[in-house]
Amino acid sequence: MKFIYPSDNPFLSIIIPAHNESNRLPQSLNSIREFVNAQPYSCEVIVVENGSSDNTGKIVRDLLGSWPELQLIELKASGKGLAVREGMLAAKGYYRFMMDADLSMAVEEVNKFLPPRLDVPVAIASREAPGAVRVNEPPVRHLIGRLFNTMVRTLVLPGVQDSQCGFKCFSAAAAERIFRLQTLTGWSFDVEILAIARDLGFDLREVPIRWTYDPGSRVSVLKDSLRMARELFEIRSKVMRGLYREKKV
Ligand SMILES: Nc1nc2c(ncn2[C@@H]2O[C@H](COP(=O)(O)OP(=O)(O)O)[C@@H](O)[C@H]2O)c(=O)[nH]1
Ligand SMILES: [Mg+2]
Repeated sequence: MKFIYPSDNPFLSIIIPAHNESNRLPQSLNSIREFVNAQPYSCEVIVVENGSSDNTGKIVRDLLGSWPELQLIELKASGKGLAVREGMLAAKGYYRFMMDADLSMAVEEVNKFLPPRLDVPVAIASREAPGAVRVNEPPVRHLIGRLFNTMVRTLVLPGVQDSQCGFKCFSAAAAERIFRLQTLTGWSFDVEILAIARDLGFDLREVPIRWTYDPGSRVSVLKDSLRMARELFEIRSKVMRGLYREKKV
């Protein structure tokens, strides 16, 4: 089956934020390359790196010559949110998929987010939707995640069971509008982009996935939780004041 789209843009862009990922990235890029080569559609892969102290950038640079669809963006300032925003806005695909370097969701699940199986502007991987499976997650981490989600649903995103999973797919039209309005550059950017999506009237769909906990997480519960809680209130306040809508493009 071939999808017919009216220009040379790739059908899919995969955007991978990567910070000190020299251990996890090579294997993940291998799996992604094998997967995209087997698909009937065209795909670009964009790794966005900022401030790594290991050789994450070099690993990608070394692959560029043999993989024309691979790109590397290197940024000065830090933050996963910033990396994803820059990648989403640099991407050219009709669908733009952000994907964590640890592939805690197998890349093979990508097609569940795309036509012909699904055609919505914003489809987010969910570890909570009916049919989802969580593998090896330590109970304490799960509990902290659920507490955060309770705050997210209460303050900003009623009905969204899992805003934090690192796998999310946007149509080009949705990505261009949503990511331009994003202001947060750290871990809570997921909540902000979904709040913006809702504010702009985009349909949000949670897609159940099989998710395997990877012990190499860079989120520090102690250090990052307070900031994330504070930013939730900041997002809520911006939604209430209509700030995302005022800047509507
Ligand atoms: N570019 C970039 N990527 C980051 C940064 N912080 C985290 N990431 C990436 O975000 C993704 C998710 O990080 P991870 O530590 O697996 O978090 P968790 O699975 O949510 O606990 C990985 O691909 C990280 O490399 C950052 O400051 N810059
Ligand atoms: Mg992870």
